[in-house]
Amino acid sequence: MTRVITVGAAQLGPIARSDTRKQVVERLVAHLREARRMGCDLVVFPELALTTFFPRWFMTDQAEIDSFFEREMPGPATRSLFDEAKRLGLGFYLGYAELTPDGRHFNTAILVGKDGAIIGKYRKVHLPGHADHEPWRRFQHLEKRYFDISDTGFKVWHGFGGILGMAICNDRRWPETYRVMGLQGAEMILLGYNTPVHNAPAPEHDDLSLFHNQLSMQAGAYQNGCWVIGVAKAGNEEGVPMIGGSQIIAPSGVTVAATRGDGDELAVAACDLDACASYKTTTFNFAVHRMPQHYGLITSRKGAEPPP
Ligand code: CDV
Repeated sequence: MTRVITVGAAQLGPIARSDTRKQVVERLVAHLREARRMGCDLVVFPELALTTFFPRWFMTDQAEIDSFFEREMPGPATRSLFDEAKRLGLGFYLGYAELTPDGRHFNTAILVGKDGAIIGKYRKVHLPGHADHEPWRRFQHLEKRYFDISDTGFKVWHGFGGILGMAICNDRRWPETYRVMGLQGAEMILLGYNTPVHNAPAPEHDDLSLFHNQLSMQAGAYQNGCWVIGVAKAGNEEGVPMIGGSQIIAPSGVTVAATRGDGDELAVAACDLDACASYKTTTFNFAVHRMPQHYGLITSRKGAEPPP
């Protein structure tokens, strides 16, 4: 049996603060239809794909904050997305802001099967930015204020004939993200992101934004012998330029398909999961070559501590 998943990296251009869920879902559905035409099995949407990237604003009115969150999935605004994906026989990854019945707020992604059922849910582990208003910045990045830290950790799921995992945006910069899923046999890692070009605490990195995006994801793919699908919400969103650079990366670490612009755009590749084996059974045969007895600091220590 062939284990090829044809994946569509469904990059979105900017979403305005005034855009309705209905308008956004229409754009997602347009992506689904194009993906179907291109023979896709699975469509990957960005992080927080239903609204503008609201952590760029400091807000104190909880009702206003909660207006960016989904209380159910699918809900009234997203039902048509699920229905159309099922009708077209497509699975998808969707990032959204999740408000749980007990009042917790997560930056969440779900993996939905071709039958419209949710296969897995992931809540973001690495929340970047800050919790308090920092007016010196050109724009805020208040993920630490608006979201709770993950209670799911990094899991993987059987689906689409393989083993798939999920991550969200800042997670992609951390090798631990990929390795924890690699240790569960991940053959494909899906991740969406919203990455401003401008990095307020380190503006000297701005010119390297696209390079760091690609560097992190290619390293994660190669070092774990898995496919990585990274998908941006890009373009000038409410005056904040965001990187594109959505791409499909093979277990070799080579990017095999990528978007070219910073608007709504689909990049497609046929991803052979059996291509993982040549890495997972040789250079990165974990069972043979890893030395976990020497990796204890990875989990026992959080910050760097130089010797006395
Ligand atoms: N949404 C994100 O997690 N964005 C971060 C920014 C703040 C650096 C990222 O790692 O891309």
